[in-house]
Amino acid sequence: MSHETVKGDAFENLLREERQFAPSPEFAAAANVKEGIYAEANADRLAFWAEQARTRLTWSKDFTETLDWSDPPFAKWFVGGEVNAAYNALDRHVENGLGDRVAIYFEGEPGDTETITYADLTERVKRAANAFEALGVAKGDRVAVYLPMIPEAVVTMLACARIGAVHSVVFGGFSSEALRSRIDDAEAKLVVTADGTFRRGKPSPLKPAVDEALAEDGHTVQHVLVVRRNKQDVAWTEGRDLDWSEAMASASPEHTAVGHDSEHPLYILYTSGTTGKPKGILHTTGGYLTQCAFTHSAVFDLKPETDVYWCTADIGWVTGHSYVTYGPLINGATQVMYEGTPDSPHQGRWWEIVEKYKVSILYTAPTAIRTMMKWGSDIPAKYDLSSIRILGSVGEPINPEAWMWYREVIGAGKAPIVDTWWQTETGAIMIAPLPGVTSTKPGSAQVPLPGIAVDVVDEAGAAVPNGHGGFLVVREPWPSMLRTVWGDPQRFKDTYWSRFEGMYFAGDGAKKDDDGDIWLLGRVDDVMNVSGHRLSTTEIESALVSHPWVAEAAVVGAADETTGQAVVAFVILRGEAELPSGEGADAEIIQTLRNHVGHEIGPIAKPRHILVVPELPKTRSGKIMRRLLKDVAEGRDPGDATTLADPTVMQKIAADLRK
Ligand code: 6R9
Repeated sequence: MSHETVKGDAFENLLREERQFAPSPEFAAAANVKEGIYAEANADRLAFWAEQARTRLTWSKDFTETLDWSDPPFAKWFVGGEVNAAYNALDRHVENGLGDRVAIYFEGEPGDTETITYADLTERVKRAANAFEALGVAKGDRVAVYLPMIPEAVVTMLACARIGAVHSVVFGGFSSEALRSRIDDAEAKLVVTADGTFRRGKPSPLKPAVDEALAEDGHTVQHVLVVRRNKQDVAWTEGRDLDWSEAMASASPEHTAVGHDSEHPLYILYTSGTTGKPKGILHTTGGYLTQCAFTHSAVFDLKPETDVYWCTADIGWVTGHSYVTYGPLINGATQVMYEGTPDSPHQGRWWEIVEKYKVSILYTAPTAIRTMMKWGSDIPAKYDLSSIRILGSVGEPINPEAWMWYREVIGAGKAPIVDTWWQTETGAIMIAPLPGVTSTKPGSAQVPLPGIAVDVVDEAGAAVPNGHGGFLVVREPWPSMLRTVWGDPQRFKDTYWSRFEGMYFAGDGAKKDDDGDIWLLGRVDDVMNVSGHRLSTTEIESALVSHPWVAEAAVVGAADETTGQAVVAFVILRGEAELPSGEGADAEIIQTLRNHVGHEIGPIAKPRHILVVPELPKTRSGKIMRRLLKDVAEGRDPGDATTLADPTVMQKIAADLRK
């Protein structure tokens, strides 16, 4: 584990950031949560969460115990309670007379639109629930979801939740290989996909990847349900493949939701860890929904009657689960869902959408903000963004420049920015300012939410004093915490609960400033963060060495102005490999290897640069010194290499790169 991130000079500069922005008195007065909430939660943490669970959700059976922590780190929240996620997100709003409220304004990439009310969405989910059951999907079965950002993604997730099936959403940018390994790990019975989507004005396929994933026997999939989105011709396996519209048309629009146990599995979501194999993070029902609903209301100050909320995250990531599907719908929000990229057909597309739907709460990632900043302030300036009143950030640390730009250019210098720290594993937001309470600081996620026990500790697990850095931990179980790693409870314990006794180790470095506010400093393990997406160095290394030309590979995340980090790979080629030769051979090798990574994992994992090197720097115990490679990748002099087994390696690499 490297600690350099904890001490970096860049962060010393960061911590000199002294600007602070207090909420306006009007904003503070009208805010959903007030200062007193911290004291209330501190007085009795479990009572606080029990109250949130009971007021934010409708339980079909009340729980008898708030937390069972008798077998740590395996937590049970709201024990004995029964609750249905889909009922809470849909039916109860309709029963409360809100059926005509818009749930989703869908904006397709080609410009087609759809306005879906809570009544419409409820009916669609009921039909889908019946259709899934008709295909033999029962409570506890797993359903793989490989869909673009279209309403059917939300419908599918909620239909699964309704019948107690466990969804496993696989990001549409992942390859067929990645999809297959996730299908196999979860033993999915059904795959829900689409013919494809649209990207920059052109159809972009999805179903062929499903076909490729299922080409080899030995999988558990019985049916593939296909949404016709881009209407391109796709291969069809009779008996296995079914048309979504036909299945929905023949399904009944009536379906009664029954409560599921509070600890019933809701979904699995795979995320990159420090080893090659992605981890299936398991979330369950009652606690997860409670924290999603609470945080979505408190952190974004949601006023469901008047706000138009837009979270730009794809459904394939945890942000899309908690803050597109579950949090907003449970809270009865009206939200925008957009299928495409921010620059198609022009770089003002997002701001056009904000203007069109009068978006008042925007939740996005620093990488997007930096990209927009690069495109220029004159682009958003062309649109009326006056509806915006809250801005959210998630996925990676936001640098103060981007934060200020976001506030000034998008938020007209007055919308509070909530920088939200959390993870796939935490399920919901853990650290964030409360917009009506906290004086925000550009670049800091600042304070743990009420009822959340986050701390920064040193190597020995002792809390660091203000002004010092260390490792981010969570000291007490929280409602939306992951319950285990699917099929691998030992890995759950080893990865998160073994580094510090009795504490959850997040894998992030952090620092407390003089006020005790928390500044996130990036990962301290071998996980990279590229455009807010988690990628494992090991996973990409395994993909590279699976190519017959590659003998060895080392991957590092190099600092990048726009994407946070960029993937840089160092490879040693096999002496005996039949490599391309002649003019253009080097470029061909590199292109082939980049494509190979794209094929094995997905386009987002393709290295920005691949450097062919004669050797890799290793310690005497055989560990690759990624720190030195990072120096090279970031254009610095690697300096001291004396701990290497062969101290001349770095010179050889440098000489090779100069060639
Ligand atoms: C929600 C999500 C989790 C990792 C996390 C951290 C980084 C997320 C952040 C942030 C600084 C923030 N991260 N939010 N770093 N400030 N506001 O992104 O989940 O994809 O699992 O990534 O992302 O390094 O450990 P996930």
